[in-house]
Amino acid sequence: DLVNEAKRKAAFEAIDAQVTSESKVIGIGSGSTVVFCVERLAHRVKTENLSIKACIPTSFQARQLIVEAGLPLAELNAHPTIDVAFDGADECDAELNCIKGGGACQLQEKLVASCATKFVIVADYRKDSKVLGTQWKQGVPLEVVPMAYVPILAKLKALGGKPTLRMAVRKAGPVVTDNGNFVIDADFGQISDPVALEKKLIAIPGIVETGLFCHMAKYAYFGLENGEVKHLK
Ligand code: DER
Repeated sequence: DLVNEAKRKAAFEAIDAQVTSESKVIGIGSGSTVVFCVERLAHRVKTENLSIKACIPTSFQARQLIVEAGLPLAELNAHPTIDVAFDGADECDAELNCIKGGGACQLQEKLVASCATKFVIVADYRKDSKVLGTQWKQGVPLEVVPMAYVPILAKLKALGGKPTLRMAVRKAGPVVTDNGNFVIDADFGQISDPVALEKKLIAIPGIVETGLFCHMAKYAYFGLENGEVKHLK
């Protein structure tokens, strides 16, 4: 279908353009688009004899993708400098600021992105936006310490947000992240100044990571409905 084809095109073009013979340590994001990145990377390793030294995961899902593709799984503490990291996004504005965390993986994703020399977003056309909050209506994902989610909900309301605790579908109770925390999705409507909002959110005790990735992505590849790929930097 159109969306999946757009994801695949964006991922393949990003891997082909951004992974060179010099790329040794690769960051692997989470979600459905990055699955195509791993597929393309494994293909290139096999056919071009690339010498990838380490693939750094951003979730249990990413670890599975790396292992199942036969790529070299490694830890961030063993490779604190990442040559290039690939990840999806829920929405990306004109300055490449992103809302991430739709898959509740934003804590490890932001750690890997922050250690990458080049952080590359791969997404389908639905994520290509002018202003954050205009396409993605499910709120800013926030990873929070379970013992404090009630006071945090109150503080987010006081900031003008509409926060909800993310409940699991195939498990009773709240979603629990790979780090053992909860996720609150806080709707702030249109976000014209994501940097200012991120500063306010991360200052709330108990919020361990926000899904606002400001001034982090160097490149973004969007698969378009017409089969083309638009890239921004
Ligand atoms: O959770 C995340 O930040 C993921 O990157 C996710 O939002 C992207 O998901 P998708 O590639 O399945 O659209």
